[in-house]
Amino acid sequence: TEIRNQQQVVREAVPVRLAPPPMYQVVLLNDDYTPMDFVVLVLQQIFHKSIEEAERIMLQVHHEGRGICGIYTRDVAATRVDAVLHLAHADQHPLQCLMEPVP
Ligand code: TYC
Repeated sequence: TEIRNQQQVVREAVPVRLAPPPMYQVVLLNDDYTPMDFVVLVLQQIFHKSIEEAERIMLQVHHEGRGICGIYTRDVAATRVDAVLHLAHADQHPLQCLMEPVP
């Protein structure tokens, strides 16, 4: 980085490392209508979960009202939220999904 200081050119070291990007958790919300099998499919197809992990997360959402599908950079989180909402809408399920900054 070049800085002009009273006719002198001063070169400043640029830090080699960048701060880690802010991370976002994608959260699935419970509802009374979306079939359990559909939620498990979403978790496998969009979040690349095994069948066992997908069932665990789905049941956690079913019993506790919400559950974390994964933690991603902002763009990846937003793309996955969109994918869930598109799939749910296409099958006419009220499934809701959102992203929030990791505390
Ligand atoms: N509660 C739904 C049912 O009983 C299942 C469900 C689980 C819905 C998770 C949404 O994010 C969800 N069919």
